[in-house]
Amino acid sequence: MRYFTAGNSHGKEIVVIIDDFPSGVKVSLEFINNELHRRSMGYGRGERMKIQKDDACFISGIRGGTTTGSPICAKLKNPEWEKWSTVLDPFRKVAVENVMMPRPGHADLPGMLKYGLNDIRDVIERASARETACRVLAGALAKLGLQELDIQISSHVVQIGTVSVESYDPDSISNELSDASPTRCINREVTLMMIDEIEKAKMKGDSIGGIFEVIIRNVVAGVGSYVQWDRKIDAGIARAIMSIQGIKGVEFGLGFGSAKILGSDYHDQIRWRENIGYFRDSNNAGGFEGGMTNGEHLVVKAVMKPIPTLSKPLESVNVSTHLKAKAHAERSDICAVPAAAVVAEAVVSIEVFNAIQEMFGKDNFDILKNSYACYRSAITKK
Ligand code: EPS
Repeated sequence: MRYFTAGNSHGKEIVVIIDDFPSGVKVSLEFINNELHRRSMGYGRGERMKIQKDDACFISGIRGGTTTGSPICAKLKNPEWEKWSTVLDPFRKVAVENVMMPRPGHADLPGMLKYGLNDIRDVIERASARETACRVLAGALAKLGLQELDIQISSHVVQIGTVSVESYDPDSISNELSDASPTRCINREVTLMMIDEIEKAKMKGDSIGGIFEVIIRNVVAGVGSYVQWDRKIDAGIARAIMSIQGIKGVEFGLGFGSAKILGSDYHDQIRWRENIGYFRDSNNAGGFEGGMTNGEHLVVKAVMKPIPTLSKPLESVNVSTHLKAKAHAERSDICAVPAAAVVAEAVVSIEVFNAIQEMFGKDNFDILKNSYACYRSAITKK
């Protein structure tokens, strides 16, 4: 599957087109809308999320609750469009005050230079993380396919600012547990400390980042490939996560911690048991070996930087006068790490589903499902 998104943060609607999605996947609108609502939550989001209710409107590609194999097109409305309809009118030129002070850390400055824009508003509108709602919509479809293959996806927040969860059992992580916390952290006490951390940043007119983890369970070994660089599934996942607004680093399994231990402690020793096949006692590799899944849980962590829009703005330069000025400030989130974890679930699901389609068939989900089951049974006996 592949997808494109279009639309402005404050535009009338945002749109996603999903292509190469197989026929025969049962689609629950309730599930998709629930995924969209999960993304809107999380402690530290701004006023926008109190009014923004994302309910998907499908235009094509689904009939009677099942995908047809044709491109799927869907859109999401902006309830505040009226407020912006004059400023963002596609044809009518209206006199508005241009945004002139780029925010350090935002796409503002390189964006306006690259596209030769006079108003930073044009960068803000498209660089905005509003677009990630479209990705969650596309990811929800991938998740529905993965669910039919008995593959489960979950995420949780492990750090906000300096507050982190010290230890946890990866097998205990579920969305049921993390969604119940306002910061999507599975530990109640740490959740309260995270909330405090976000509040402290807010009081200072500041923003705050953090780290989240995505876990995908029950993917067969061998998805992805070692034979060509662009078929390596961990590389695709890293790229997809890095494309989420604000992400500054990705790691798999033990990740950067791998530098500290010797090979004999790092590598996950191989075992075999009747009816189960190959498995490992540890998962330092995070479920990836040689650009392929190895049958263990896929464990992906990522760090999100603090949001660049600050109510107590940093120094910048007025792009019209080149004089020193305070950076542009407008309504924004203080912390969007819990939401970013939900977006990451979506983009990882898309990468995994895409690699499974490549291996087992792109067009017809019944055929894909049968081939997947045959392969799974074959490798269990090998
Ligand atoms: C965003 C700024 C805020 C966020 C927005 C991303 O929006 P606004 O400027 O309307 O207050 O709430 O995120 C979303 C709208 C969303 O759906 O996630 C930004 O500048 O990136």
